Amino acid sequence: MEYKHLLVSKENSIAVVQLNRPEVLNALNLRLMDELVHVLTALDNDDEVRAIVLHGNEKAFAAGADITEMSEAGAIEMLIRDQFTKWDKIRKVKKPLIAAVSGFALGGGCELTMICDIIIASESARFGQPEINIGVMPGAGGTQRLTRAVGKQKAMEMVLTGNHITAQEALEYGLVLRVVPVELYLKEALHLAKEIASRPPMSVQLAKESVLKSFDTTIEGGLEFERKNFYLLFATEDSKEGMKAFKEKRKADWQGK
Ligand code: CO8
Repeated sequence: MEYKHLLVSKENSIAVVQLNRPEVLNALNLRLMDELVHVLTALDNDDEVRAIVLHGNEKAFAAGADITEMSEAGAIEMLIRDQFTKWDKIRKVKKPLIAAVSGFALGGGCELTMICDIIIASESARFGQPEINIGVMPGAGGTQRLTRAVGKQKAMEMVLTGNHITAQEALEYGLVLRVVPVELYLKEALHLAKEIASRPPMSVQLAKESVLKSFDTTIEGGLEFERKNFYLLFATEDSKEGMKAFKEKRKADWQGK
């Protein structure tokens, strides 16, 4: 697939995907989302890739769904477009997804950051669910993931007023992992991606899956799920290698199987 709205690069085991519609603050039109799902699926299936960084530019990660495109659609057309089935594919990416966010992450843009596993923000990042101001409401997980991330009170304020929060507030509320100066946000995300990529891939995959499970299950179900994944990792060559390397006081050589 030719990417019109994305820039994609790979270096060693890290893939970097840049949203690239700067003239409209990376508004997420249907084409961009199709491309994003396509590239993330491909990278997820690429054995060389061990972590993926998603970013926009300094001014905007993404200012939400493309309002111009959306404004022409009716309810049935929205239903037929079924765009959130595509979003679900991003949620199912097995490799670690890190969002590096600067500037606006609003509406669908904020929702996209929250589908990622970890968010690194620049000091200029602004998060918000402003859909209320255009007569709709969040539709790609904003009411659910935001509430889980920041709690009911802050989520209610953000969703019902549409007001943005600063990077510092996002940090205080636990929406983002870290806030760094603008010139460092991508570097910081790449550094973290590199660190995760140096860990045994099967462990990373099953650990990610287990953490995500905690959002949609009971503690009992989650513990059971975690336990099975823990046992499963004993079937990997990397678990043997990891423990052997520990005993031999050397660095492990991960095979990813
Ligand atoms: N859609 C389309 N175009 C946009 C969008 C957008 N979401 N955001 C900005 N643009 C365009 C502007 O129209 C403008 O274009 P032009 O130069 O041709 O007039 C250009 O980007 C620059 O924007 P501004 O001049 O407005 O820049 P400012 O710095 O003055 O303001 C803001 C920046 C505050 C971000 C402002 O642009 C804004 O409020 N944007 C809209 C934010 C918003 O409401 N987002 C939510 C959209 S709804 C949504 O996301 C639903 C999610 C669920 C479904 C997801 C499916 C993909």
